[in-house]
Amino acid sequence: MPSAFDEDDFSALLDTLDRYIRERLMPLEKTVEETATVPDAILDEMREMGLFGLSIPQAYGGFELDVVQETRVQMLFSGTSQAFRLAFWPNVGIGSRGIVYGGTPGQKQRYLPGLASGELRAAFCLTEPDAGSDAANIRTVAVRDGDDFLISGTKRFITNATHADVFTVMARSDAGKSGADGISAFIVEKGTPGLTIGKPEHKLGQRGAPICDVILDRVRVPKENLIGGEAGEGKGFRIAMQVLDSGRIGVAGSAVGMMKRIIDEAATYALSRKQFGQPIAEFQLIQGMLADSEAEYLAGHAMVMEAARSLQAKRDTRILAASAKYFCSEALGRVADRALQIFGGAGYIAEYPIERLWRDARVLRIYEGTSQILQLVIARGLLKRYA
Ligand code: COS
Repeated sequence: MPSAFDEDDFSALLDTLDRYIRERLMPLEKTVEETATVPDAILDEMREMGLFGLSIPQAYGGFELDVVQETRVQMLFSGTSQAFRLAFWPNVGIGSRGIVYGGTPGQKQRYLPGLASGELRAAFCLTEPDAGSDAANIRTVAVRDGDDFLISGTKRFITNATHADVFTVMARSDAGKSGADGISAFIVEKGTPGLTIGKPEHKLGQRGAPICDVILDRVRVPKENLIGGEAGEGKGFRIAMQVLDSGRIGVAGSAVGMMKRIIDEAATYALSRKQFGQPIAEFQLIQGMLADSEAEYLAGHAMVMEAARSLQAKRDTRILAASAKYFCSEALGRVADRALQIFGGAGYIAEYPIERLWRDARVLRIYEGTSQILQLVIARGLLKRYA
């Protein structure tokens, strides 16, 4: 499917974003880290640039980038603090995708324009205290009450819940069915009685991108808010998994963008830092670490682009998406660790960016599917081919 955005327009967009990241966002990284907040002025600029609607169809006011273009933006934006990207990316990715993939025309009309402009912000609520990797085992229930559903349960570690106006909530709507089949996806609006947002967690990294609990106590939503309408009943788990396939390519793209930034920092430092009378970049053991990092970055880049092209072509991308996220997030961990080693003692203190980048990198091996769950997805798919 051709993109709605031609290559010239897209290159111009990438150039603008590149300049914006370098000139406006990178100088604010320390402030965001210290205050754990993305300034409102930045959010307004992001709205003005159309960032909240990068993936949303043009018919609803978005840019409608294709998957490959979106992945390239994801890589670019991951060259700065994740907090900046995560301020708008839930609208682009997991927070809007359920409605884009499975929503009725009415649902799309009601929510997508606001999500595209950034007037509304989105959150995706799958994880629970007792259902993380075992996502089909969620306990949140949606009980029919006339023309409404009453939703009760607790969602955990929900990115941007503190700012969200629109929540995609997975809940068991058929108590008679266990596992994936009884789960439906609902749109819940901020301010609905019974919906409470917990306090933001104190985290190892990615400060400024808040995560917290979302507690639902008999939250009444009309049946019109069941994603896909009546036909969507029982399809929530599959919608969530589809959303996660594209989300995993996005996380892989983020890992690639972070690797690039970390290599920039490490190579620049190695050229300027002198020991034994010469730049440490001249020592082959340092070169070995840089070379391993560059090779892993290039491999990750190729892999994530292949996964993005496959999803774009509407092929079954489960194994590629899981493989890209697994490889790139693990490679990122190694790249960040080598960079910290190259910085030596300076890498361990907060004055240099590596300390933060190393902490920010860690969660990519966990969110949107742990490495171990992804190994399972890859192995299951692979064995099915040979069975
Ligand atoms: N796209 C579409 N449908 C999918 C799918 C995908 N990527 N993955 C699974 N499904 C479908 C399956 O085809 C199956 O449907 P059928 O019975 O009609 O064939 C159904 O969903 C159930 O799938 P499966 O049997 O594989 O479910 P499991 O409970 O065994 O769990 C794992 C699958 C473990 C892979 C899944 O729960 C998972 O990805 N867990 C991690 C969740 C996660 O990433 N959490 C992070 C937080 S979200 S930000």
